[in-house]
Amino acid sequence: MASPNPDTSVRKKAVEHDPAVGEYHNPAGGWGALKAVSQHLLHSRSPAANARALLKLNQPDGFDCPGCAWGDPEHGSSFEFCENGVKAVTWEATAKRVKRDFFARHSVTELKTWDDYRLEDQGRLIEPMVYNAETDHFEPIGWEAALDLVAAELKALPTPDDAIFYTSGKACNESAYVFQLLARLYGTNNLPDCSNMCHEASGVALGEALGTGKGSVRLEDFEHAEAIFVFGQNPGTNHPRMLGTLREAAERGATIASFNPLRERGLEKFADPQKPLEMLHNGSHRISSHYFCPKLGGDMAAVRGIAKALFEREATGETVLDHAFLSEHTAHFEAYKARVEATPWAALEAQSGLLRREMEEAAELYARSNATIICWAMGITQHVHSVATVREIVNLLMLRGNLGRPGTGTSPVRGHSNVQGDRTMGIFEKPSDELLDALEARYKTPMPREHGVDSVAAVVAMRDRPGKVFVGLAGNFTRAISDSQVAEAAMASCRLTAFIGTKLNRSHLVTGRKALILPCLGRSEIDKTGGKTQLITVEDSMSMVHGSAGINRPASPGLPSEVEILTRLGERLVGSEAVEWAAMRADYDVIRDHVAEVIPGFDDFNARVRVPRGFWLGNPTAERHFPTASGKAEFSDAPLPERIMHQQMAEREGWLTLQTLRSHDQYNTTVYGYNDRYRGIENGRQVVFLNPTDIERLGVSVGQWVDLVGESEDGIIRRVEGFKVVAYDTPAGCAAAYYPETNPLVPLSHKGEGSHTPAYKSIAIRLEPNARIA
Ligand SMILES: Nc1nc2c(c(=O)[nH]1)N[C@H]1C(S)=C(S)[C@@H](COP(=O)(O)OP(=O)(O)OC[C@H]3O[C@@H](n4cnc5c(=O)[nH]c(N)nc54)[C@H](O)[C@@H]3O)O[C@H]1N2
Ligand SMILES: Nc1nc2c(c(=O)[nH]1)N[C@H]1C(S)=C(S)[C@@H](COP(=O)(O)OP(=O)(O)OC[C@H]3O[C@@H](n4cnc5c(=O)[nH]c(N)nc54)[C@H](O)[C@@H]3O)O[C@H]1N2
Ligand SMILES: [Mo]
Repeated sequence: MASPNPDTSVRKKAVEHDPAVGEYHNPAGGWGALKAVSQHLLHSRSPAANARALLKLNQPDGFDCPGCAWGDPEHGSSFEFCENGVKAVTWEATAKRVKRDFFARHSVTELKTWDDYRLEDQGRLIEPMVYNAETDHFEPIGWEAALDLVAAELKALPTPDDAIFYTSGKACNESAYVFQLLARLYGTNNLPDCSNMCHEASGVALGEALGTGKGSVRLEDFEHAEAIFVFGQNPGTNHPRMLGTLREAAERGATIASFNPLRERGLEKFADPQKPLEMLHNGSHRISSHYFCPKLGGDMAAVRGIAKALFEREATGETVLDHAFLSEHTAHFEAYKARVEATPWAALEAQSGLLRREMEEAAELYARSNATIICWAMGITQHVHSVATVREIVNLLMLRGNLGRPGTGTSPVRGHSNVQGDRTMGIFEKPSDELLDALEARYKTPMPREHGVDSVAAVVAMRDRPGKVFVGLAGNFTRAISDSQVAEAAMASCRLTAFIGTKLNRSHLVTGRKALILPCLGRSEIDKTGGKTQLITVEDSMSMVHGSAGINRPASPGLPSEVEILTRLGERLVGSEAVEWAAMRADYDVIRDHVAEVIPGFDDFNARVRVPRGFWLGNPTAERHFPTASGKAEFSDAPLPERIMHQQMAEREGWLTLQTLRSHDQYNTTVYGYNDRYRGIENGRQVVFLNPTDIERLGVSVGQWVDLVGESEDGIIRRVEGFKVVAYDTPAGCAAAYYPETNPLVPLSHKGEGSHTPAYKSIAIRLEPNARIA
């Protein structure tokens, strides 16, 4: 199978974006961050307006940063943003526009040869466009005609289950609520979302163990923690405001233990650009007091090793477990203990890639702390055994009663700024009966009961049954999902593809028989839908719900909001008998009144969200209330997976395990630039990071251009071309490269057990010299 690289000419790309490899010795943040901020302000071509906007970021009277989902402090500083928040805002608030003549000049076939950066860098989408298959160009279409077309195509489907309604976590609560409502009134639960590719394993595992899928910590818990363990997360790039929190904890002497195969700069040292004295003196503060480097996917074994060390200490008469908590609040402890004791150290060492001594050291840090928080992100959730790994993390927390006390708890650090809120609003392909009952009661209309497709299943469904309708609310589905080539062919087999988005991306170009691009307002902009200045709301990783109101002028006059587009579609698709779509559109308070009636925890929503910083939804775990089958917090006693990917690859001559991750200059599939400052990469993204012994073993050399080749059970050879070999401090056998360029390597079937999240962090690959560039 040929490579689906967007650029037809691998050679041209290699010349233009030949990555320069250096080393980065400075702390994360610092002057480098300030320099990047000014560069991105200038690149937006609207620096003054953007500087003003930044002062309103994450402020009570401003808008929520469209970057990450890290919480805002209750007593906020005068600014509450970071370098990458600046990139997110300036990227949206650019002065550049994609006008109709752009589409007249460039055919879709041509645009498909452009890379992700160049597509989005054209600026904001401002006019609805429809695909003309005869000319292979997008052409202008009126809003009325565009929405009529979506409704007509949906109504023409043999069954509502032939429609797919995808959501990315950029969507605010109000659009998410309206979107799920219209999909369900129309008749389907096919509501896959980016969470399926992200923290799904956290939700599944926490739900099973503790009866609630959300993290239990609040921001103030970090002020009380004696130890913070951070697994599989790169906050220096992806949650930079978290570094401020970690730094404060480090300054007051808390233990910060990182578990990451890569030595991420942000987890080591941080200079806070918001501390002028530190900046003047080129000072910085260390973040991690301890740094453990497991092999890819080795965390379940590492955590079990820590537990094993604790049990061994108990056996010698020391008391390191919280027996009162265990007996009062937990179930199945004995089975877990037996499982851990029966797992030999040799197996734990082989699978984790850590030494027994290191796991014992981590156990000592854990035993010494009277209040521990465990944070985790994609390094934990994007493996085949992610659900089991998150359960193991919860097991470990329970051993010392680290749930439901100040300074303790679970902290799955979410990605998209409102991905958690979208789920709360009902964006879920497997809705609970409670949600469906509440919707039925409110709208007096039967709701579909059959569960829908998740993100991977959506691709399978489109592939196996052409002729579907795909509606995307934000996001870049075919670029974000695994098996890009299969996903694109599946998407192209739809009868209609329609994307509501702010910037042009590759999914928009993967056109079905008919295709629409529907532009909308972004979060930084004033929303005057219905003539009234509207407020939207979001929920962060710590279950804080708060308001957000943009301050910039819309990218073009009359550009509709997501709510406007969706309510107008609702009118056409299901009529206004059950729902007053027009009233919702005229005043988003009406939507929030509906939410208050249907979704638990939102009573008095309109009043409570207008309090500065909003309100906390609460979390049962934080109150030691565990709504599980047993009514207690449940231990799991899963065996370790027999051999995880890095173990399997070690037995195959010439093979490696690849993780795919984010550079410092990207937001998911949105590429802001070609640098990855903290990892020393400049001017290019086509790199593969390898351990020096692997470089030697595999007979390649530093700086050589190679192809990454995957082969899986389906017999298909998957290949991405032209990656430059970089020697890096990563465990032997464990390679790394950027997403989304590497997504063609992940077979659709390679996904998490119980989560169905593509296993983006453990992909089997081998290298082949690239013949075309040299
Ligand atoms: N600027 C910026 N901010 C973002 C995003 C962005 O793209 N750019 N994306 C947003 C989204 S949607 C998300 S989900 C988050 C993502 O935030 P992260 O989870 O930090 O994102 P990744 O870049 O995927 O980094 C994964 C980290 O886990 C490590 N890792 C990989 N495999 C393993 C493993 O097996 N074990 C351990 N212990 N570590 C491992 C990697 O070395 C890397 O440091 O960030 C959000 N915020
Ligand atoms: N290989 C690999 N693949 C991965 C991952 C990985 O680590 N490795 N991570 C996965 C994860 S964690 C996630 S969350 C997914 C992300 O998957 P998605 O959420 O689908 O992708 P994004 O790149 O965030 O979407 C970017 C697009 O959203 C649109 N957009 C931006 N802001 C707005 C807005 O305010 N409104 C609207 N309507 N549209 C907007 C723009 O058109 C932009 O082009 O990718 C997943 N894919
Ligand atoms: Mo994510």
